[in-house]
Amino acid sequence: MLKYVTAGESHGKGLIGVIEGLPAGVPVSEASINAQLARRQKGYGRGGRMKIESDRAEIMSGVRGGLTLGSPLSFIIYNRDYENWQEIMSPGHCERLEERTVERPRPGHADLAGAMKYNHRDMRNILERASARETAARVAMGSICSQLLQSFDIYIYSQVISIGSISAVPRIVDAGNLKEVCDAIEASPVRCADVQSGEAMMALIDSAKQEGESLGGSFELGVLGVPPGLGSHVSWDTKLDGRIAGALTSIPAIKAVEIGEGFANAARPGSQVHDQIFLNDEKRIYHQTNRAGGLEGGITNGETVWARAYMKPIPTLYKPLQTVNTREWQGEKAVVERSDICAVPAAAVVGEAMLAFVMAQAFLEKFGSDHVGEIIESWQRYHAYLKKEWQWEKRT
Ligand code: EPS
Repeated sequence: MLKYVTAGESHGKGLIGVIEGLPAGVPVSEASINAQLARRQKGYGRGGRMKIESDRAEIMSGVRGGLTLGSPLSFIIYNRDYENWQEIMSPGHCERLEERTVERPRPGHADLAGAMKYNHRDMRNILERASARETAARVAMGSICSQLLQSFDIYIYSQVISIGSISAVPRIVDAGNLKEVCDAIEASPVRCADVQSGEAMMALIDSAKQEGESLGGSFELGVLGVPPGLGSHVSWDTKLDGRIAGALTSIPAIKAVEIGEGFANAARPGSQVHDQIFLNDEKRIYHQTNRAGGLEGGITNGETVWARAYMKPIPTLYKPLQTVNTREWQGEKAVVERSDICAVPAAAVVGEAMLAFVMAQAFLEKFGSDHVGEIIESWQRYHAYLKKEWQWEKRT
C-alpha cells in the first residue's frame, strides 16, 4: 500500500516527507522534483514568502543511483525563512517566543478551531502547520508518483479555469495536443491557456490586492493514458472518484470537487449525461464523450480521468475581518500575517500532486509488485487481455 506522511512547520527548519510502498526501480531525480517545486512557487498573486524561498528537495533515503530501492523514500526541503524565525520557532529555548503570538483568529483559517481543540493560547502553534507551506512537501511526493506513472505513459495536467469572477473556457486536452496546451498553460502566470482570460484574472488580482482582498477560483486536472479497471465499485473506500475527491479537498482551501461534468450533469436529463459506447473502425471500444470524467462506478473506464477543484479565497486579508481577541475577550480585527492574494495557480500544481498520489496508489493496487519490471509485465499481460477479450486498446 502506497502511503506518505509529511512533517514541518511553515517557519520551522523545513518540511519532511516520507513515502512508503514505492516499488524498486522507479527512476527518481532531485532535479525533476525541484522542477515541480519551482512550478508550485510561481503564480500571479503570490506573497512575499516566495521571494525568500527557492524550494529544493534533498533526498535522504530510498534512492540509489537514480532508482528507488523499495525502502521508504524520504526527503527534506529546508525553509530559508527559518533564519528569520529561529528565536521564535526553535524546538529548544525561544528567545522571542512571545513576539509573534497570534490571539486574534482569522475567520476561515484553522486558527480558532485548532486552538480550541489543542488548547493552544498562541494560535501560531496551529497556523504554522495549517499553512499551505506544507503543500511543498506534497508536490515533492507527488512528483515521485508522477515519475512512476510516466514510466507507463500516464500523464497529469492542470489548468486554471477561474479566478474570482473571471472564468475561462477550459481547453480539452488529449494525447494529441497535450504538449501544446501544457506549454501554453506553463507560459501563463495564472496557469490559464486562454491568454485574454488570463490577463483579466491578473487585473482582478491587482485590484483585490489594492482593496486588501483575497481571491479563490477553480482549476481542472486530468490524467491521460489511464487503463480501465483502476479503483473498484465493491466498497465505499475503494471507489476511485471518492478517493480523488477526498485527496483534492485535503488541499488547503479546496471546498468543492466535481468529477467530470459533475455539477452540470446534475441539471441534465440522463440521455445528455451518460457517455454512449461505440466501436471504432478497428472495432475497438470507446466512449465518444467523457462527461463522466473517465470514472464509472468508481472504476476507470479507459478514458481520460478528469476533475475540477474549487478553492475559497485565502483567509488572511490585508483588510482584516471581524474577530475576537481571545486574551482581552473583546471584538477586534483579525491578525494580519504575510500571505498570498491568490494561490489558485499554485493549488493547481498541488492538485496534480494529490492526483498523482491517488492514481499511483490505484495503479500499484492493480499491478503492484516489489519491482517495476514485474509491474511492466503485469500491465502488458492485462493490456493483452483487454485487447483480446474486451476490444479495448490503449490510444496513443
Ligand atoms: C506558503 C507559505 C506561506 C504563505 C502561504 C503559502 O508563507 P508565509 O506565511 O511565511 O508568508 O505565503 O500560505 C497561506 C496563504 C496560508 O494561508 O497558509 C507556501 O509556501 O505556499
